[in-house]
Amino acid sequence: MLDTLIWKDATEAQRRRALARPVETGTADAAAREIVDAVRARGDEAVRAYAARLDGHAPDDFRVLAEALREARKGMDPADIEAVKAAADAVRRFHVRQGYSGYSVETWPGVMASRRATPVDVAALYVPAGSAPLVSTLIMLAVPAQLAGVPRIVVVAPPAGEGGVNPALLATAEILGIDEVYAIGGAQAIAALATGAAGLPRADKIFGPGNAYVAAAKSYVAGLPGGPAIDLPAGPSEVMVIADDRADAELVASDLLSQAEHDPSAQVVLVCFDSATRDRVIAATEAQLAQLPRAEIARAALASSCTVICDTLEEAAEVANVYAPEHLILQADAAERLVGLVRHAGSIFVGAFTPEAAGDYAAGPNHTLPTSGAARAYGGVTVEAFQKTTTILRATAEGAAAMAPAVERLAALEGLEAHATAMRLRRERAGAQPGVA
Ligand code: HSO
Ligand code: ZN
Repeated sequence: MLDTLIWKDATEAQRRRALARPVETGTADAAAREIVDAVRARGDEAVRAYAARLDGHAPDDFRVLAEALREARKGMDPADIEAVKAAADAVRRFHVRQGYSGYSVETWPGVMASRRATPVDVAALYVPAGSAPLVSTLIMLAVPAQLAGVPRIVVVAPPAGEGGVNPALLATAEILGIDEVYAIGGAQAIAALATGAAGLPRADKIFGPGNAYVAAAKSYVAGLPGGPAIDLPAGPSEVMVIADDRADAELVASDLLSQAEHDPSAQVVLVCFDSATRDRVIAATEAQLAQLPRAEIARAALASSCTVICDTLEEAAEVANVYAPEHLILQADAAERLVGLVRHAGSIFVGAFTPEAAGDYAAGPNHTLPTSGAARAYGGVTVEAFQKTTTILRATAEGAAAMAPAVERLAALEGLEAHATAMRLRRERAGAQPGVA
């Protein structure tokens, strides 16, 4: 945050460097591949060996017992149960409007073209539970999966405590009506899901954030022939805050820190319009850091973060569009104008009363969002992400005759005789002349 770039004076290379994400070392990639390849070659035994070595937990059955789920819910503070339900309800209210719709169009006289949406059979939700058990991530993934109608939703989470999973996660699964939870994390969990090993089902699509090993394993299995699909390419979480000179520095600081406390490699970028605003925000950040339990993590993240000073709103929007942040917080009088100018961001939070923290937990939109600039081409997780579409064609004799002239011409143009024949035979059966619809 101390590194400051004056946008209009900076060269292209300086801008790129200032907004660069941390470089991946590649060690996670190599380790994740080794684990996945071992599981592909040796199956259950390799899953257990890695789980024993990396998680210290390799039972005969990784599945959490139904009894443990019920107990966890019983043990949860009723106020926490209410909070989980309230958050899930808001996420449901937002996501219920999503989902592919089916439709039918008569594209030629006698040709009905339809689209039908169906859910994936098996969706796996990876829920991180390392330094913080992400109850909210389970909500954000489970609710759209359920709205999509996924028949088998399985949750995997790193083991915790007595051979189970963090009780808050188990209680949340139980509240949401999910009963298939496995106590396994890391690349070995992804490998088991990709191949259907060690009692885990083979997943059609794997969702959820995780550490560098999990992210590397997800990308690797997704690239294997017949491998599962994945939700998003994942990197460390990030936030950009655009603050004008009237922004409340204490609020801005709290937003920067709520991202920074996630991970030492989390990214935080402050965009403002003068150095006085930057200095106020830095002072407020220091004051809050002094009270923060996770100050060490936050400080590490802030060390690699920066401030960009702009002259105009258009410049600030350009910075956002170049960086394509996972989260963009607007604390400026002209926030609404900025909303219109920014094209690339995972989620935008408008005005002083809309912290990212609200969106992380209970506002409604999904918090599983594109990082590392992927917001240029991706959005966050949706109900559609748990579905796929099938198109269905139904042609009558009249329809075949209508399409035939174009189809036969194009088949000839491509030199694909069998294609031309397949269409010609239908046209002839329909009693139509060549080239005439
Ligand atoms: N900001 C995180 C999501 C999260 N925050 C979970 C708190 N819990 C990544 O977008
Ligand atoms: Zn967060």
